[in-house]
Parts: sequence; C-alpha cells; structure tokens
Amino acid sequence: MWTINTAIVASRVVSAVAPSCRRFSVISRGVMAKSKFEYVRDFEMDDTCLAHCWVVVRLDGRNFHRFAEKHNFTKPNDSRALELMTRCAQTVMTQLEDIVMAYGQSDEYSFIFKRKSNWFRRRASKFMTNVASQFASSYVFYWKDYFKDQDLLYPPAFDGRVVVYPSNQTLKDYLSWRQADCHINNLYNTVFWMLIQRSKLTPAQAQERLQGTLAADKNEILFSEYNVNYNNEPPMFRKGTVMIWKKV
Ligand code: DGT
Ligand code: MG
Ligand code: MG
Repeated sequence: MWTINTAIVASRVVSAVAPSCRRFSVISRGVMAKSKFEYVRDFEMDDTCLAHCWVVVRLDGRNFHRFAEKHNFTKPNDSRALELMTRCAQTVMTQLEDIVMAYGQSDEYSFIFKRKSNWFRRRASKFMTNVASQFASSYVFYWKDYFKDQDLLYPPAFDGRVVVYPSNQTLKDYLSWRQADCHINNLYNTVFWMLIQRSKLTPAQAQERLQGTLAADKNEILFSEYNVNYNNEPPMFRKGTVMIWKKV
C-alpha cells in the first residue's frame, strides 16, 4: 500500500436530438452506429504529450492577490492557506492516476506524471482539466477544515498549463526554478512586511528601501534590525512543499 509523504524541503439513444437527427443516434447492443456527423471529431486537436517525457501540470490561483486580501490571509505567509493547498494536492494525487510527485508554494502547485503514463492516452487537455477541477473542488470542500473562522466569500479558480520535460535534468531544473521563485519572493516579502508591520513604513517606503538590495542585504536587514535569522523561518515558507509517495 502506498501513502503520500508530505516532505517539507519538502445508453443510450440521445433523446434530446431533433426528430430529423434521431435516426443517426441509435445505439444497438452497446455499439454506437456511425452517423454522418461523425466527421466533426476530426476538428479535435491532437494534444498528445510527447512519449517518454515527464508531464508537468502547474496550477496557479486566479487573482489570488485579491483572494488573499478578501479572506484576510496573514502576511506574508498564511499557514492555513498553504496547508489547504497541500490538502488539495494530496487529493489530486490520490484521486487521479500516475502522479509521482507534487511541489507547491504560494498559490501554485506542480504535479509530475510518470514518464510512461498512458492516462487518457497522454492527452494534455485531460491531464490539465482533471487536475484543475479536482484541485478547485477540493479547495472549496476542505476550506472549513483550515479556515475555521473565515467564511469562503466567493468561488476560487485556478489556471493550468502542461509542460513536457524530455530529461531528468530538465525536470530537475524546472523544480529548481519554481523553488528559486519561492525563495526570492519569500525573502523579499519577509523583509517587506517587517518594514511595514514593525517599522511602520508605508508599502511605497518599504519598496524604496528594498530597491536594488541583494539577498545578503535583505538577510542583514532582517538580522540587524529585527533579530530574525532568515534560515530559521519555517521551511514551508522558505522552500515550499514536496509530496512524494511512501510505501507503508
Ligand atoms: P494571477 O495568478 O495572474 O491570476 O494573479 P495573482 O494575484 O494570483 O498573482 P500571483 O499568482 O503571481 O501571486 C500570488 C498572490 O497570492 C500574491 O499576490 C500573494 C498571494 N498569496 C499567496 N499566498 C499567500 C499567503 O500565504 N499570504 C498572503 N497574504 N498572500 C498570499
Ligand atoms: Mg496566481
Ligand atoms: Mg502564483
């Protein structure tokens, strides 16, 4: 039996058809008769993901800047929101097929499918829409488990994209890219909100103070002005969340 390890680092006849069409829609003993309309299938685009490649689906919350404001997310990181995202990702991994790993940070989650997956004959649209709809419905379904004192005010949405990576190295670089994004944004946001919350700077003043600073400068501000060692911030905030399967 396999379980997810959350590592923080890591028929019938169509009855509604018009009478003149009915004769084309007969289903007899489970075999669908061909109709003259069958040709419209040829308009469907082939979106098969290239064989032997890693298939990655990345979701991202739609306009979560506003969503976070409206739902009073704590700044810069809200553990409830991040843990809810991970709960949704866990549901996606268990309900859908062939996902070997997931990585999440902020309002995004990436899902990596087995190289040899043949789920829905590797159709990108099937991968993407199944992941996005399962994730979004889970977000609403589990909301109350994480936000006990905050009502969900409107239905959230997530956009999705599919990217195929041809080698282990390109997949590793993809994950490194998303994690670097997490690190850069989180370091910036951690100092930015310290300047506002502790030193009472306005957002414009905080932005100006951080203009042109390097990572070392931001670490120094945190340490010398707020006695915060950035390396001691929770790994979930600094690095994001990785989920992999564990044999139990
Ligand atoms: P989009 O993705 O183009 O529809 O627009 P946004 O607004 O979702 O932009 P995006 O995805 O680049 O940035 C994520 C936003 O979500 C960002 O404004 C901050 C917000 N957010 C994510 N996690 C947290 C959190 O834990 N706390 C707070 N306060 N905000 C968060
Ligand atoms: Mg977003
Ligand atoms: Mg985002």
